[in-house]
Amino acid sequence: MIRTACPLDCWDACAITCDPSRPGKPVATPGHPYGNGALCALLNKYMHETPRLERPRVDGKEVSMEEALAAAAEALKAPDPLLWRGSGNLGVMQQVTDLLIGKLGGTLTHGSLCDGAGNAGILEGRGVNRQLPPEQIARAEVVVVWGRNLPVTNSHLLPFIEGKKLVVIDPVRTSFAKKADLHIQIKPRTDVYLALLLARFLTMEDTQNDEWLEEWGTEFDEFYDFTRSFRIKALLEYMGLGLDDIGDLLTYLQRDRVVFLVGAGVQKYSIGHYALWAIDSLAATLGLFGREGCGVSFLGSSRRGFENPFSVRTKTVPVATTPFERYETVLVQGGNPAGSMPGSNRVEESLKQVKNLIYFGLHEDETSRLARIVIPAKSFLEKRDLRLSYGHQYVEPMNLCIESDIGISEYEFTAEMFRRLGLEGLRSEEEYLSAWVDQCKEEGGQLLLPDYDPLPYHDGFGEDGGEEFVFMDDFDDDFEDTRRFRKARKRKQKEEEITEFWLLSPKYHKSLNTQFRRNARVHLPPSLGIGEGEWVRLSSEFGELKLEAHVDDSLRPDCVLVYAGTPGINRLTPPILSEEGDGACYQEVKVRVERSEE
Ligand SMILES: Nc1nc2c(c(=O)[nH]1)N[C@H]1C(S)=C(S)[C@@H](COP(=O)(O)OP(=O)(O)OC[C@H]3O[C@@H](n4cnc5c(=O)[nH]c(N)nc54)[C@H](O)[C@@H]3O)O[C@H]1N2
Ligand SMILES: Nc1nc2c(c(=O)[nH]1)N[C@H]1C(S)=C(S)[C@@H](COP(=O)(O)OP(=O)(O)OC[C@H]3O[C@@H](n4cnc5c(=O)[nH]c(N)nc54)[C@H](O)[C@@H]3O)O[C@H]1N2
Ligand code: SF4
Ligand SMILES: [Mo]
Repeated sequence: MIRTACPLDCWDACAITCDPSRPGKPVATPGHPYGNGALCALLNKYMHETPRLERPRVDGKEVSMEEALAAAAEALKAPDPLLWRGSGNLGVMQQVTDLLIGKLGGTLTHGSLCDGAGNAGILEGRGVNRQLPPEQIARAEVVVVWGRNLPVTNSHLLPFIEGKKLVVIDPVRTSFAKKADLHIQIKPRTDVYLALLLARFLTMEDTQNDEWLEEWGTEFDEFYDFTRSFRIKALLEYMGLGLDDIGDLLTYLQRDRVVFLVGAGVQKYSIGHYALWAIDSLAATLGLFGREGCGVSFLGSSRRGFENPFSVRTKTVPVATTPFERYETVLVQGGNPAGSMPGSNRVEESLKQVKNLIYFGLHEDETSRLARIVIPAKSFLEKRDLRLSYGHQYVEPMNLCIESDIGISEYEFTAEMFRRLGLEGLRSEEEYLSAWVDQCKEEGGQLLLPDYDPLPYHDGFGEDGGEEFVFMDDFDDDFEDTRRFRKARKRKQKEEEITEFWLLSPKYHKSLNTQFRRNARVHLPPSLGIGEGEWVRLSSEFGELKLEAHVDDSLRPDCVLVYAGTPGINRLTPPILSEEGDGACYQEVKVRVERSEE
């Protein structure tokens, strides 16, 4: 039996055991501290059934791997090649290609399509983003799931929260929200206000954690004053919530051991960093950091604490708004920018201007179809790697499970390019893998992240601990003029007259971003009066898209939903960056909805 791990971009990073005589049937590693004995259908079914890219191509013609690598090497001789890497495989060895770009004096990307804004908000308050271990989550009494859809995106955490009081804060009445003790069907993009309001009420009821604040949050009084600069009534009206909703929430928050499980949903906006900063500030009001059974969980930075053997000093451009057209050669690896980046119309135009677009991936998609050179990658079962997780502390080596003639691994590709371009200094695959593994902690044969702390922030904040929490102290937002709420009242009274809808794009259970079985419908609230199966045209200032309608009573009247990964969704989304963290802002957009011909 051979041990590996699921490479997919998922909180769970499941440990896998592979029987080489049954290569198509990997199973969950028995007895793993995070697993529940099962893998999900994404890996077992939808990935398995998705056709692989098998033959390399150059200029639309199938060629041998030798010819494709020669063409890639020739293309990489252009000045300043750009590498745009996605998150199709989360193994650390994906990053080995940075060494190539470093040697060639090329350009890499910075920022994120995913958690950039939220991560920036965490850094504001805590100075460092440490993961909350699932074992602490298991000790909580109350679990507040805030913009994360556990059954779809993070199903292996469910056993850890079984039997606890469950509060869900989500604009969609998901099947998970239906099971909660309390569901707040929040208006999108208002989590900052809700968090600040809750902190204010907790303090008005004198239920802030004075003991904790004296040690780690002495600027709390200024924060309380800041929360008071918003008008309660106007805020509630704008959010569409009543005092009873706030009262209900407070009774859960005032319990002893509370965790917040925050997801990507709250931060897909220009103000995304404020959402995490406000939620963290609320948590600090309750003294939830560094206490057993308490804390705030978000996507953690799994590479923290490692000395990264692949780090190079180069120029970078933002990953969410990359100006591809400026480069003669672009290498796209493990990503599908033409489908996954915001503002697809711009992205497509920009990619078409690239002379040598090299696509290095597993499946045919929007980007491979635009590429001049297509290089099939090896799948995770066919190469060696190491899997870290953004959701827990366990680290898994990924061993070779199957030999295959298809594709090339990222390490081999890099080695080939070094050889063909006469570059020097690449160490062996084994050396790089050891460089990562050797830095991990180990407990009873299980590898752990180097900076794993069973009780994060118990000794304070900042890189080295000892510092205080920094409370949120400002908030500027001009997207909806929310500070003054002039239009809010009118809008609420005339719900039937809504002409522009929030475009939600949460994750879909059969696809992993743009891989596997992608949905192709728009979910509409019944109040729109459009029937099941009718065709509609969605439009925003960035583009338009026609989709078949699915009537969905789990939606608020002011929202429509198109799952992330739906072909064309990002024609509607804005090519902008979050105020902090250079993150994509997929939901900073409203769309018009009209009936249309197919
Ligand atoms: N509208 C909207 N868009 C979104 C989001 C949203 O919420 N709304 N979410 C965003 C988020 S959170 C993310 S993380 C991004 C993800 O966006 P991307 O990083 O672009 O990921 P995918 O679209 O899944 O494409 C993954 C690619 O990796 C390739 N691949 C898989 N395994 C390997 C491998 O081992 N080696 C190589 N070389 N290639 C491999 C596959 O062929 C596929 O082309 O999408 C973002 N897009
Ligand atoms: N099946 C599956 N699993 C995945 C992925 C996938 O594509 N498919 N993608 C993986 C990736 S790349 C990531 S980053 C993670 C993300 O994992 P999650 O954070 O769970 O991702 P989302 O589905 O984007 O958003 C979660 C919830 O936020 C809600 N939401 C939307 N807007 C708001 C808002 O303004 N406020 C609040 N409070 N909630 C809001 C949505 O309705 C949704 O239920 O999932 C990973 N797991
Ligand atoms: S739950 Fe996530 S990590 Fe586990 S098998 Fe499924 S996709 Fe992979
Ligand atoms: Mo993501």
